[in-house]
Parts: sequence; structure tokens; C-alpha cells
Amino acid sequence: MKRALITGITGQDGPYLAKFLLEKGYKVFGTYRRVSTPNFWRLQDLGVLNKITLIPADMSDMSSLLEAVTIAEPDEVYNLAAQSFVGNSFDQPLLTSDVDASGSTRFLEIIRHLKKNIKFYQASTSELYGACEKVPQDEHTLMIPNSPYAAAKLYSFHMTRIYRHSYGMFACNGILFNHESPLRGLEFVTRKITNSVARIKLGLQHELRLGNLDTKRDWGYAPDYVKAMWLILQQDKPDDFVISTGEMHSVREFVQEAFNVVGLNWKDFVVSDERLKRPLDVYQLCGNNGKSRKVLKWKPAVTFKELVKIMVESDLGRWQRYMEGEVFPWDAPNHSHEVDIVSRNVVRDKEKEAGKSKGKGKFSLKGW
Ligand code: NAP
Ligand code: F7E
Repeated sequence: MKRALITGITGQDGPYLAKFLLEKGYKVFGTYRRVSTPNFWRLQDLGVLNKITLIPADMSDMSSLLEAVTIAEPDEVYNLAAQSFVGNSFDQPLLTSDVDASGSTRFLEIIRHLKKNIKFYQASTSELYGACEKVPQDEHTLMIPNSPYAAAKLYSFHMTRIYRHSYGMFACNGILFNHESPLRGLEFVTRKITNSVARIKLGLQHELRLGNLDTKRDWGYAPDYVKAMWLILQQDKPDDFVISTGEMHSVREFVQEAFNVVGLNWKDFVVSDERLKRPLDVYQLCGNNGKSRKVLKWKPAVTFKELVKIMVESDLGRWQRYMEGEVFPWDAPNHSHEVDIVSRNVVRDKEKEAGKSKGKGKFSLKGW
């Protein structure tokens, strides 16, 4: 029986991957962080919580990672753990680099010293392309990160490649474009939209505050994407692959489509909030998945429209059941929808007003 260790098993992708690997007959181990309120709801939602073995570990703590590998004795490691919210990386840049950059290196070092034939999957991202204006992006496109998150992930992308070439390790990058699902965190724009649309439809919320509606993303469906992670580690040779749908839509289109699902006009509810705009954003991401289609024989199954419908209907169903008395498992009722979170953007905007900050909010290759 093959053994897999998934870091960050409590996030969006972890439970889908765990389910996929369990169905393939793997023994699955996953790392989780000790937190004051347990967050196993996604694992519970997919019915895998009692079928996996959980190991406490933090990406910033080398000894706990070593312990996790020693306990799990994995054939394959899927390194999904990360401070993955781009917006927050501007507020916590040092934490982000410790977890997302040094954390992966800690893992690569452990494998190098312990057992070099453990296969390693690094959760790389389309955010690496950042300010690059070429679309669609493929495995050879220039990478110009536009956030502390992307910079940290670029470091890990290269370290994975470097360990592969220096030490002959089976270390691979999946350059995954945005992928979403009903298990997506509420801070990400898609789930924020679908959760709000559901609440608005049921009269529990009256407006939806959003930042930049013009940015474009290549949004796919998370269960399709975890299959690609596994395929990447099943190849004869270690390599890096873009995983995407090849289609790009704006945040505005996502909003419009989500309100369409419940028969409402988005313009009646969406409010623009400057504070939700990032110091620097990434304007257009669209992946060329030609290599993964050809080599991995992978292709996405769920379309953009289907994805939006799946997410809206899932949130709608949850809130309807909540109103009938169901409270668990699920994240949204614990989330304060009226909360006012002050981020460093606010400080930056004040500095801009006072003429102290030169941040333009947009970086382009011109003049670089
Ligand atoms: P996610 O929902 O944010 O989950 C991240 C996971 O990492 C959670 O289990 C989280 O634990 C854990 N984690 C965070 N900080 C940690 C630390 N210091 N030590 C140990 N664990 C820590 O992310 P996701 O959407 O599943 O994405 C999985 C991976 O793919 C991430 O590396 C992300 O950056 C990358 N990625 C995601 C996308 C996407 O569109 N979803 C695209 C490209 C790449 P808690 O539950 O305790 O917070
Ligand atoms: O933002 C805009 C925002 O936070 C998408 C992570 O999984 O995918 C994700 O990163 C866009 C941005 O995802 C709001 O400015 C407007 O342009 O959903 P997001 P992301 O930044 O693309 C990549 C591939 C990863 O690797 C990351 O880990 O939407 N936007 N208004 C907003 N975004 C948020 N979050 N909230 C808003 O109110």
C-alpha cells in the first residue's frame, strides 16, 4: 500500500486530495496546526476525517516536519501547506516567507537527508507570473511576482527545481491556476461572492463589498486539480506542469454569473470598497495547459458556468439548512459577516493621501 503525506490537509485542496488518494488505495497522513478552535470541517464534509492519520506540524518548525516524515514514512509528499491568501501576504510578509519559502526548503532538506527517493510535490501557483503581460502563460513564461506571497512561492518553485537537478530528487512543481470549490476559504473572492449571494437571496445580507472587479483569473474546479497533482508524481521523470482551464474571466463576470444563478441583478447589491484593493494586483492570468494535456493526459472537467453554479447552490443549501437548525459542519456561521478588518492597506492609503507613499498600485514591465 502506497503512503502519502499531505501538508495543509485542513485547507481547500487537502481534503479533496486525501479523498482522491484514499480511493486509489493509499494510506493517507496529513499535517494540521494546533489552533484554539479545531478546523476539521472540510475533512468532515468530505467524509475523510476518520480515514486519515493526522500529525501536528507547522511549516516554520523543522522538528515537527521531521517528526511528520518519520511517522508517515511516505512514498509521496504533497506540500500544500501555505499562508495562501495573497492579500494577507502584504500584511504578514515575513510570516509568508517563513512558511511559503523556507517551509518548503525545510521539507526538501529533510527528504534530501532522510530518504531521497520520496517524491515531492510543490504547490506552485499562477501568481508567479504576476506582472508578466503575456497571456496565456505556460511553463516557460517569465515570472515576475507581484506580491510577497508570489515572491515566497517563486523561491520554493526554484528550490524544488534546484533540488531536482542538484540531488536527483523526484521533486516537481504543479503551477496551478486558481481553483475553487464549496470548500474554498471565505476570504477568497469566489467563495466570498457565492456565500454573499446565498445570504442576499435569503434576506440575511443586503450588500456585497468588493475591491477590484476588473482583474481576470483562470478559474477551475479544485477536485479536477488534485487529480493533476497526483498525475504529476506518477510520471517516469520529475517535471513542472501548468494546470489550468485555458479560459479567463473577470471578477465582474463571476459576480454577474453568481447573481444570475439566483435570478438577481448584481448591480443592485455590489458596492465598491477601495480598502479591498491590493497595493499591487495581478491583472490577467490565463494558463496554457497544452503540456499537461499531452503528457499527463489531464484535462479540466468542470466549466466556468458549472463551477459558479456548484458554489452558489452549495452555499444556498447550507444557509437554508442553517435556517432550519443545522449548524455544523461548515465555516460560514462562525464568520462574522459584519466584521471590519483593518489591513495595512488603510495605512498605505493614508500615507498616499499625505504624499508619503509612492506605491502606484500597478506594476508594468514597461520601463523595467
Ligand atoms: P488553503 O485553503 O489556504 O489551505 C492552506 C493549508 O495550509 C491549511 O491547511 C493551513 O492550515 C495550512 N497552513 C497554513 N500555514 C501553515 C503553517 N505555518 N504550518 C502548517 N500548515 C499551515 O489553500 P488551498 O487553496 O488548499 O491551496 C493549497 C496550496 O496550493 C497552497 O500552498 C496554495 O498556496 C497553493 N495554491 C492554491 C491555489 C488555489 O487556487 N487554491 C492555486 C495555486 C496554488 P489551517 O487550516 O490551520 O489554516
Ligand atoms: O483574488 C480580486 C483580487 O483572493 C482574486 C489563492 O488561492 O489564487 C488565489 O489568489 C482577484 C484579485 O485569489 C476582492 O484583487 C476583488 O485580483 O480570490 P483571490 P488570488 O489572489 O488570485 C492563486 C492562484 C493562489 O495561488 C493563491 O493562493 O479578486 N478581488 N475584490 C478580491 N479578492 C478578495 N479576496 N476579496 C475581495 O473582496
